[in-house]
Amino acid sequence: MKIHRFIGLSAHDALGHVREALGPDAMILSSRSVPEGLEVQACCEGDFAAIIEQDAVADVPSAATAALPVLKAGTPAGMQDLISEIRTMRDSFEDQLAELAWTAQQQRHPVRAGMLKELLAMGFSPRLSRYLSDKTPEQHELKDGLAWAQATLAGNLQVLSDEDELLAKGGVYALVGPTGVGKTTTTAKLAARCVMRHGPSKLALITTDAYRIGAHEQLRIYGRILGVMVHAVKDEVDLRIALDELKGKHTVLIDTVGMSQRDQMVAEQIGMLAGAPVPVKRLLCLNSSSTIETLNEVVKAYRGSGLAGCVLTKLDEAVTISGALEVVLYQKLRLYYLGTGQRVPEDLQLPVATELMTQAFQIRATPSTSRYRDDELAIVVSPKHVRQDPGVRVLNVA
Ligand SMILES: Nc1nc2c(ncn2[C@@H]2O[C@H](COP(=O)(O)OP(=O)(O)OP(=O)(O)O)[C@@H](O)[C@H]2O)c(=O)[nH]1
Ligand SMILES: [Mg+2]
Repeated sequence: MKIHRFIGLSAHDALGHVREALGPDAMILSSRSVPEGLEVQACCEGDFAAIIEQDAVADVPSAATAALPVLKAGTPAGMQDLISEIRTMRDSFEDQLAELAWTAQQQRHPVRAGMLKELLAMGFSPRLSRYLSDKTPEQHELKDGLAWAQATLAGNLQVLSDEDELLAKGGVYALVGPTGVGKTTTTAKLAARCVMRHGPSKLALITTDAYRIGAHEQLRIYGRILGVMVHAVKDEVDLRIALDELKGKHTVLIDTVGMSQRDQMVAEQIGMLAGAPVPVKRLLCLNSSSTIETLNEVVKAYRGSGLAGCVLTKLDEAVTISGALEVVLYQKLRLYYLGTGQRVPEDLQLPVATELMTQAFQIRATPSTSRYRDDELAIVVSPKHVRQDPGVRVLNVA
């Protein structure tokens, strides 16, 4: 009989690991917070049945106690063991209380419980799912409750509804973000739109990707097709000179070098763009398929003194878009465009909040990742494991 230990950033994450390794019928034995996130101990259903049988036949320690350390009271090590034992017991009590509270809530508000399951299955985080289900107006049935949640989220999503704000007004825009998210492709798609509106002479392209071998070639090719000059800059001084020279252009698009959100160079890049002689509006490209945790980290790293907005790329590849939309909402980012494929310039669309939320509410995540049993849901949404983030409260709930 084997007890497996899993660690996840959140309960949602940890239970995902359990399911991946042990399947949907895995038995959760315990859960507790650890510095890395949440630790869950679990075993296969068959193993769990074996434990019960063993316990019934012989007076052997149960699965839970077998995992506990042997106490050696009176020694410093024994004291440590004792403290850690008490902590484990406290965590276990908290879980049981959360489960009881959850069961009581399910009985009192079956609609809210149903909403929670549906929202989690769509790929929204336990934090947002719990917040929305708790706020659902009492009188609603499940269908109305979900429609209310959809409308609430759509109402909170800030989108660029009139493209003229960018195309007619012009200005300097920089596409920033992690490697491979689609910055160059989006720059080319936007460039084509500008050229279609004002002709090639009103536009200039700059790439800061001057040191990767052949990197600026990609943008140069698009520039050649559109008849637009591409300037390669390698540092802040270069950028200043280029922007000074291009003062007369209606629009300047800067394609930046991709770097991981964990790279310290991100701060340098933000500084370089902020130090330009004219205001540079930064648009953050976010890959719609990335996890909520990753996207939040990306926004945090790239925010600097403020982003003009974001572009959700690779929507065509995403199984669900709820996670990406949730991050846009939480982070109060303005959504400028959607990248919906590789084709330049066709696969760039203006976002419509209600349509996006309809799409998010239609798609259910794969059953193995976000379909929870009632006993698992108690852990997933336990206040102890759902990090209390003031972010949820930025939503306006009618
Ligand atoms: N399916 C899909 N692919 C896309 C989309 N946008 C970009 N791509 C593809 O993603 C790959 C990377 O795109 P790039 O535009 O080079 O990404 P980047 O952010 O400039 O990459 P780096 O400069 O290396 O950081 C290319 O193969 C693109 O064709 C999109 O919306 N959907
Ligand atoms: Mg690029």
